[in-house]
Amino acid sequence: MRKGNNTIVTAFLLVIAACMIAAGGYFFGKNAGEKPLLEAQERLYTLNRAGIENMIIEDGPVYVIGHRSPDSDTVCSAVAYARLLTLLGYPAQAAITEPVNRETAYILREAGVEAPPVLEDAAGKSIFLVDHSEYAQAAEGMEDAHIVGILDHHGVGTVTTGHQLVYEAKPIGATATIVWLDYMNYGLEIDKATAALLLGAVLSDTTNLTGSTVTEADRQAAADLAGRAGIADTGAFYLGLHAEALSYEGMSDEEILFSDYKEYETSGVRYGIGLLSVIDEDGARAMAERMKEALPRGFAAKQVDLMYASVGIRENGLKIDYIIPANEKSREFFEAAFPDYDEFDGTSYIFRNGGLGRKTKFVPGMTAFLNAHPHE
Ligand SMILES: [Mn+2]
Repeated sequence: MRKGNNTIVTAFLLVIAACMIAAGGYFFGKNAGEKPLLEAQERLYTLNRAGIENMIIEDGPVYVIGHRSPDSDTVCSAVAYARLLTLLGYPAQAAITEPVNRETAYILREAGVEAPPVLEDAAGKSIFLVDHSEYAQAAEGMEDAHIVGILDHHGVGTVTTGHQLVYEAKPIGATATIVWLDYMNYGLEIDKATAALLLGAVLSDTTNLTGSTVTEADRQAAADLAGRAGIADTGAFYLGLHAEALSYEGMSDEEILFSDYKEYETSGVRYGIGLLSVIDEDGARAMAERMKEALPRGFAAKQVDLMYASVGIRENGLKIDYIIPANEKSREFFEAAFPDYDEFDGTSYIFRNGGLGRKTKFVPGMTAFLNAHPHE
């Protein structure tokens, strides 16, 4: 009897002990699995942060600034990256080269963020460039600025430094996506307003994730940022900002020409191209006629050798571009560099099969042509 009781008690205790060992093993096993993961992640954050700690800042603050004729990617990336640098303890401040366009104003409004101030002269200041690395596109005085970093998704431009700098470039849809990646790589929280800014920039630069430069990183950035920004319908958000971009209401023809305008320099030839978007081909032809009138005046106002306007439409997801040269010389260079146009209607060179994207086709084509035919 006594022995039997002991057996039952012993058996019972054994079961309890086994349960405790199993539970302990479970919890211990879980901790043992997670701890190294968390440690590895923290270690990566620390290492990534260490990777930029020798950024040579002369006189603070570091102005984080994008290109001239600022677009949404340039402005929103500057604001979000200045916040990132501030969170990491660097004295940073976002700036712009010129007042923001209507689309960017819409995104800033939706995010509840003020437009950054205009930096009149970059000379002598510590500068972190976003969305460009081309002096021709940079703020006034950039040749005499102290460049501490570049964050970009374009080709390598003319900016050079003798000293070390942060230089991060990726062939993806938006600079804003690189900013999003950096927040994760440095282990930083993206607040709601910053998420809305970056989302607007990604959608704008990738034409709602349909552009030819879009990657999985851009798609995941948009999904993650939409969640953080509390924007359930990104399609509606895109339509909202795109409607602002298409609305040239109250703007002069020259303001329209220069609303998304960039300059480049290759082999001593400086050329500029303004991008415009309209709804359909009737709109494109009408806008091309207006640009034909505005371009000679615009050309006279800038220090360039060649100038173009590119009027784009998107039909059934396919891009069509109307390229309008400013003068005879611009026309000759263009026709020599891009003989594969589909049609010339007397005003515009028309590219139907996917268009002539500025970053993907126009600039590479001009660069190759100008390098192969050095200007006398
Ligand atoms: Mn961009």
